[in-house]
Amino acid sequence: MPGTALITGITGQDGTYLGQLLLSKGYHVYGLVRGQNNPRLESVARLCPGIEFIEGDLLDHSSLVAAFESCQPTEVYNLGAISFVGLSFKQALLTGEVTGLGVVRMLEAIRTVNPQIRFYQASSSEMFGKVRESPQTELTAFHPRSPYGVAKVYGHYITVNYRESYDMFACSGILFNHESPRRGLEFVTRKITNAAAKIKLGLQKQISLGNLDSQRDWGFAGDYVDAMRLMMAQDQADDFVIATGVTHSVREFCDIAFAHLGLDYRDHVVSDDARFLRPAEVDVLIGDASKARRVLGWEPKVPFAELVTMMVDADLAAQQKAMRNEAAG
Ligand code: NAP
Ligand code: G4F
Repeated sequence: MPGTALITGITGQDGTYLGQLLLSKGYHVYGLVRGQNNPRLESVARLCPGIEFIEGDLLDHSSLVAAFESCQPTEVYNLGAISFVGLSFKQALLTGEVTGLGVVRMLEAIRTVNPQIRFYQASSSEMFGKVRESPQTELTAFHPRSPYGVAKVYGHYITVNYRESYDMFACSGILFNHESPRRGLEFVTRKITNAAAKIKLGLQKQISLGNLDSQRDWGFAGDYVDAMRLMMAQDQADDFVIATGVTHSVREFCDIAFAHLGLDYRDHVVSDDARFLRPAEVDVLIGDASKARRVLGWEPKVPFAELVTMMVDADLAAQQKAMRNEAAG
């Protein structure tokens, strides 16, 4: 029987996919929103009709307690974070506060208001960092390579700790990279598809990137939020790797994105731009989601090339619409 879900990070990529999914299943859905006038609210309301917004910030414990007391959720999905690895190197303390300590603020608020609330933590493959084995499973040791990855390790283990200490239903999805047309422009996939569309339309000539050789296990965000819901519907809380099991380089991503528009990425991509290189890099990630397949019955549906072309097509359509609107005055 669907209950009441509260989602932090509702204005992010995963927030709207999860909100849409839970609304379609009959949940009453609240999105936690920070700030006085969040500019992304309008598009969330359009994508998730019926959603209700509630104020709160992962930096402010009492705002979380007030939010939970007010909407009395049965399930809480903690997707809120400083999620951009590049920014985490520049704002390491803030990342620790939001992405790391924000998790314990959530867990403490749940313990105070109602320890029966089910909790989902958005853990990350970035925790594997300098990988100890390939593919990575739930048992692979962590070696994070960024302040973001370190903060996520804290969030992951504090979730495990509250499960073990207080018998709370607290689970973590260790999600590998997942993308969509709603991905932020700061992430490499969307940066590439957006630039490829603009280059095709003559709006820009080239794009500067960092390391083209790093490899990621990229899936579709719409598939990945379904895994979150399935984890929360289990009898017992547990942790699951969610991944496609296939890895590709940034270079391959560029190749497919530009080729889809009849372009050769080598004519347009400038690589090794120092602005986009990281002090420490995660070279290659590849996940083994066999536990999720076996226990949750989950599997990814959108393959890599389809994901890339879906994003390129969406960016091309958005740019063409913007050009038409501009021409119409
Ligand atoms: P995203 O698009 O960057 O969204 C991040 C969200 O966090 C935004 O809604 C943002 O809201 C919110 N937020 C930031 N600071 C906050 C604060 N102080 N209090 C409350 N909310 C705050 O991230 P995403 O791609 O949807 O990812 C969702 C979660 O999964 C994140 O925790 C991310 O670290 C994790 N994850 C993502 C991936 C992936 O490949 N996408 C993989 C593994 C794990 P504002 O509008 O207020 O800025
Ligand atoms: O798109 P990215 O910034 O994603 P990254 O660092 O893998 O992190 C994402 O996935 C994690 C899961 O593993 C999430 F937890 C995290 O929240 C986020 O969603 O970079 C991907 C790769 C990196 O190796 C980066 O060095 O692309 C490389 N890259 C090369 N040029 C670039 C660029 N990344 C960005 N953002 N911008 C570039 O110009």
